[in-house]
Amino acid sequence: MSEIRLHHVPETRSMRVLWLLHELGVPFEVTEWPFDKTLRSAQYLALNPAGRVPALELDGSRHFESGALIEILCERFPEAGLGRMPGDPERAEWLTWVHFAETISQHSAALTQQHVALREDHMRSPVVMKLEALRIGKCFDALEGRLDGRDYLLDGGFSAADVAVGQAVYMARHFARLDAHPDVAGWYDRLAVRPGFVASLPRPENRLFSREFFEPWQD
Ligand SMILES: N[C@@H](CCC(=O)N[C@@H](CS)C(=O)NCC(=O)O)C(=O)O
Repeated sequence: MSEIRLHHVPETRSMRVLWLLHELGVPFEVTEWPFDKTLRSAQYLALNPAGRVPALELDGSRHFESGALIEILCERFPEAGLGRMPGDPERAEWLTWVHFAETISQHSAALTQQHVALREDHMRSPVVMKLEALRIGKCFDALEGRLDGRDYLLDGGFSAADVAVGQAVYMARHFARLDAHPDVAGWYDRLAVRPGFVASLPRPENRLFSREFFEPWQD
């Protein structure tokens, strides 16, 4: 029996680890943190020295970085079949797509700062908003190519790579639409009905985003 505690802020990258834990079907606890300076407290910095979420306590050890946490958890629970272990023919592709999530999320993070975190309009940059939204579109192009003729990112079927990238797309959809990417939209719709995904969504009172969509350069 493992002891697992996820340190989580709703609608952030820690959601991808929360979703994965649900998919793994293992018992775990969640500590929810506010998305504020509390993440810079000594108590939280002991969990993640950069003051970011997620952080994970697993069997008495502390870990951080969502991509690493996905690898660690899939190796800890290989029987769930959500990872691709060393030696598996899909290992390299699995790692590639697990970590591609971060290529998307860096843009969502910049846009969250622009649209949500910065309180005063004069602090925001329409140029940054536009460029970052366009760069999400380029990531969607890459996914559209990968998902052409595939139901999931790997030929072997649903995996933690879909969880990582699916969560990144959940965030990115607040800033760039999927209309021009039908294969990504279809894949996302398949993911969004999974009970593990639904269980990782924020409660209405815990939402980080006040809107479903933020127009790139009209704020
Ligand atoms: N590469 C890291 C990024 C972690 C990260 O920056 N998380 C954001 C939330 S999505 C955060 O904690 N931001 C708080 C802050 O910057 O103060 C990971 O994937 O775990």
